[in-house]
Amino acid sequence: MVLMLLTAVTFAQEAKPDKQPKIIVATPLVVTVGTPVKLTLRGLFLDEITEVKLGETKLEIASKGKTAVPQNYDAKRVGDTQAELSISLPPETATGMLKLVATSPHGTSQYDIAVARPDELIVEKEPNDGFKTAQPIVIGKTIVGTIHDPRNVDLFSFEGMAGEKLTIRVQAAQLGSLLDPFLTLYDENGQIVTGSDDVDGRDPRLEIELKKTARYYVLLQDANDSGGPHFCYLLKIDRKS
Ligand SMILES: [Ca+2]
Ligand SMILES: [Ca+2]
Repeated sequence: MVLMLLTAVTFAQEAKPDKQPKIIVATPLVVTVGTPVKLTLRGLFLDEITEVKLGETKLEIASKGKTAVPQNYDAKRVGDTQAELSISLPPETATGMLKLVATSPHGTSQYDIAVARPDELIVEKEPNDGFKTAQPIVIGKTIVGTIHDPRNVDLFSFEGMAGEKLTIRVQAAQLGSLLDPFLTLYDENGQIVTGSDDVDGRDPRLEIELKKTARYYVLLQDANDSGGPHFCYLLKIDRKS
C-alpha cells in the first residue's frame, strides 16, 4: 500500500509554467453552427494539451504535435505546435464570440473565436488567382479564406453602385493569423482604384465612395509574399450608413 502511494507520487506530472500552452491562432477563424468543423489550433506547447473546451462544449482532440515554422518567422511569435479538433455545434447555438480554452498539465490558454451561421459566410474557393477566375462575393457577408501558399493571391469581385460608400476590412493579424494582409481595389478595367496595408495593426481597411456603377475587384495578398495553412483571414465589405 505504501509502495503504491510512493509510485503514484513519483509519476505525478509537475506543472512547469515555462511550458504553459498558448493558442496563437485557430483556423478557420470562424466556427459554423449546424455542421461538423475541423478546427486547427496553432501555438506553443499545444502538443501537450489534454482538454479543449469551446464555451461549455468539450471538443474532441483528433491529433496534436509539432508543426513547421515558415522561413524567417520566429517560432515564439508564430508557434511551432498544433492541435486538430473536431467540432459539431447544434444549429440553435447562439452566434457571436465564444471562449476556446486549452488545458495541459502546465496551464491553460484562452482564445476568442467567432461562431456564425453558414448563411452569414462565404468560404473562399480556389482557383481565384486572376481577374477571369475572381470569386464573386456579396456585400455584407464575411469571406473566410486562407493564403495557402507563398506568393498566392485571392481575388474577389462584387457589384458596386455609383455613390455607394463602402468599408472593406480584413481581420487576420489582429486574430493571431500569420498573414500580413495587403488589399488592393481594382475597377472593371483592371486599373487600381486604391489600396491599404496596415490600418488596424497589420490589417488593412479601406473607406471608399464608388465613382461608378460597375464590377469591382478586391485583391488580397500577403505583404511579404508568404503563405501557408495558418495564413487565414476574414474579409468583409459593408455599406456605410
Ligand atoms: Ca488564391
Ligand atoms: Ca498589412
